[in-house]
Amino acid sequence: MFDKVLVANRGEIAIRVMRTLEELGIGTVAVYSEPDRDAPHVRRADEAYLLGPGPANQSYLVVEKILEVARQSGVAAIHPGYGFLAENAAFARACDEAGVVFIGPPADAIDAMGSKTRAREIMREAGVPIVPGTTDPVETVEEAQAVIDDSIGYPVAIKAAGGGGGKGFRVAQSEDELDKAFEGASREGEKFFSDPTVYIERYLADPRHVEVQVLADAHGNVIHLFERDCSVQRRHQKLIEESPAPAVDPDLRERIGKIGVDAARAVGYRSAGTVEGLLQDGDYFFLEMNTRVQVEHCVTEMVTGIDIVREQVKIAAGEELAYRQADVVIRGHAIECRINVEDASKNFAPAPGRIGSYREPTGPFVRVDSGAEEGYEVLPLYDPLIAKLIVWDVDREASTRRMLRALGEYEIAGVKTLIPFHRALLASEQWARGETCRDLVEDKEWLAKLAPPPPPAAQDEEPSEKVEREYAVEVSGRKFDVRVIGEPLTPDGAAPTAARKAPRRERKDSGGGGAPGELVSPLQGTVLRVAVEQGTPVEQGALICVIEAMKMENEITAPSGGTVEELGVSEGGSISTGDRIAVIK
Ligand code: MV4
Repeated sequence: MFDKVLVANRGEIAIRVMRTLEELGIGTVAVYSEPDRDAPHVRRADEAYLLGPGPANQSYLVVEKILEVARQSGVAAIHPGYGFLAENAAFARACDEAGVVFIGPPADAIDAMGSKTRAREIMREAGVPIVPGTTDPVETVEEAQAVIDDSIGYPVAIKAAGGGGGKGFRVAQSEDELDKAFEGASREGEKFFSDPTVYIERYLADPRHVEVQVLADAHGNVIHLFERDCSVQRRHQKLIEESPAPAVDPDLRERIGKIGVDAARAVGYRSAGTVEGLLQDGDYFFLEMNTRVQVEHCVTEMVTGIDIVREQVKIAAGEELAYRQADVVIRGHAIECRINVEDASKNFAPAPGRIGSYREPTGPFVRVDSGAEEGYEVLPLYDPLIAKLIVWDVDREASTRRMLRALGEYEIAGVKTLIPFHRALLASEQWARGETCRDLVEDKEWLAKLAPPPPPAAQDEEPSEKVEREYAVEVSGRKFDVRVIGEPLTPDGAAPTAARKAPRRERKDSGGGGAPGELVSPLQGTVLRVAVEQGTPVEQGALICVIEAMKMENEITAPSGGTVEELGVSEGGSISTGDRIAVIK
């Protein structure tokens, strides 16, 4: 087994990985960017090394710097977590060449699955069902039109070959939408993956997202750990995941488990991986394979009792899988809620800021994987996911109740999080019926009702010391001697709470800090689109502009109705947190 492992990540997943490393008696090495100097993942590690400035392309994504730290610290292996370099085949190869074990799949398997068209081709040859459509890239709109007329039929999904997770994904309901969808998917593929190639699939109307967790060792053993359902998504970002999937019965479970194993074998897979697919009317289709540990791996850990990260580390060290397929049993039901610092009532706008008081839920069968704490500053530079809340119970209904209880215990002051969204969604009839909840997640009116009460300002005041005073009071003529324990009176004798209601430091956030009617940017990024002009009348919730940040398109909407009196943005311009977008009166 390795003596020491570098964790090339930050936040909750870095801590998650370190926990397992500690249990295995392996030393931990953290890396960090300048603004993460005092982050929890850094303090937790045995050793920590600075990578560079905050932006990931100057820190967490710089291969040479990470390999330099690996040499300096003398680690035997690197765990990449998810995101950042986790699915970068060049990084996996660079690790091999530097003589450091990459805790993940072979670089060739990452490459094979990175190209979605190649992955579809490999799967078709391996007898894995794929969504009907093309496996060869489609070069032009005319060619697309021809294959659709020939074989697929409308509606269609146009997807970027370099894409995945919904990046570069467009839908054309009919022929007149084809041009725009084709262009959009191609443009996004070029922008994010330097590859404008697209392919075409039949568009399924309301499928479920069902994925299979697999484990493969270096000795030819491949097993699956059953499925997860991740149908509750918003713009391809998963929000809630569960295992087992409510729409999967034992027969289907066995069938899709075998599909997962076949898919992994077809690319010579090793390590933990996830085969994603769509389930509709009992048909299961391969979508893509994620060649990393996923955010939602925890629900599978809860229902199988297998530590997936521990298996990754053992497999990378050359050990044989300790489980055969028949050893793996699924028990009870687990649910995960992603705790993102986002405001669901404002189109899931990012809501970075400093966390005030912070208290995690606990009690039976509750797990919190978190990278945050009291006083932690959530930076707009990185992923908005700060923690995950996972619960287990005997079945879906009990698990839902337990999750609602745990969400109620979760206290995060100072920033807006998805907690109110999760509480509302898990209490809905749609969730109870096991539906995909797409109607709710896309319902602006329903979402607007989730506006959380303004969070108390973070640590603006020192709590004052309590004092005791004795009084005599009369109640209906009878005298009582009472002792009052509370805050001291102010020098002028005023009641303490009134004195403390002093105006608070204004916080710039999407909740409307600044001048009346002023809409300020909650994030730093590039203005992709401006939907209004000066003088445009807008209703509450109307789209004002789209800001791209962290490769995500964020819709900025009007906090209240009125007329756009001033406009501070233009298309293509850059924008910083707190900058004026518009004044709406
Ligand atoms: C699809 C689809 C319908 N037809 N592909 C791809 C990435 C993943 N995040 C969602 N993806 C979808 N791919 C075809 N051919 C619909 C979705 C989809 C979806 C699927 C299941 C549950 C929720 C979803 C929400 C949005 C899109």
